[in-house]
Amino acid sequence: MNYKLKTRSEWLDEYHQGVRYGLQGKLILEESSPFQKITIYESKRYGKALLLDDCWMTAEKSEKCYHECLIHPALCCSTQIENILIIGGGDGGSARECLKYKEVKSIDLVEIDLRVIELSQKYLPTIGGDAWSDSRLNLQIKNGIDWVKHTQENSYDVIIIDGADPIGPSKELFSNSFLKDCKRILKQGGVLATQSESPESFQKIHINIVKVLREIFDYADPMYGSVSIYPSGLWSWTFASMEQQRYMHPKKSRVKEISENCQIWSTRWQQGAFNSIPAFIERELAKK
Ligand code: SPD
Repeated sequence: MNYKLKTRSEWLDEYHQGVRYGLQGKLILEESSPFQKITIYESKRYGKALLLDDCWMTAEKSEKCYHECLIHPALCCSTQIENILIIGGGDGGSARECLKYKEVKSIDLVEIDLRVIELSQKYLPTIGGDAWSDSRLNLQIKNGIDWVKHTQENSYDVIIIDGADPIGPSKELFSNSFLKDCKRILKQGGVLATQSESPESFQKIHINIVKVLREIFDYADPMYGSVSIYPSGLWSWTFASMEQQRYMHPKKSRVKEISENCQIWSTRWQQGAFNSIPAFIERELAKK
């Protein structure tokens, strides 16, 4: 066979449970903020990418399959979408997707690490796009846990939790007390959306967050899709609401407003993604 062994120096890998998830390319920058290690990498396949604490967060040419899936089931379905809270999301991708809707009047984006925003704006400007200059976006460089603790009840129509994996500064975003605070500050007809890790490579964490949300809210359901740069490639987002599964019923006018502008998300895709729950996860979730 005619092949050449690649030197490891051309690759950057995330290591997870004895598996490497790597991209070929070159290192642009590596620094430590007060909160975490931040890396910017230029990959051949997916363009410039951001890593936090050596884990892939986002990349220019693959971010839509994460951000569209986190945002549109919540924004298309919530009763109202005037006031949005995003916890994390310092690369700007979640804000960009929310701002596609004219009904959105204001977004509080609460990111703990200013350097994530600064480096994303400098090296990954297409991810935030016009969101950074949109007057509806209100950046708060603060701890998201404290933010929700000190916010009045019924303040937001939609809450988006766009954090990293539950190590480092994002750990608390998976906790019972934080999610209870989220429910308190979410309006009754609202939807909460959170990234909920991989059912394959973060099985326990995934099951746990769905169960915790089901204890706190009347309804919570995971939805599955593919994010090729994350461990296992199989990823999940979980949505929660009161009184009914609000995230299951996209409003026609909003679908019309955004669907031409989406690469992955559509009402058909969403329906399939909620239905593609792996059988073993469904069984685990059914256990008390
Ligand atoms: N394993 C990676 C999980 C990261 C989820 N958040 C990504 C942030 C993109 N805005």
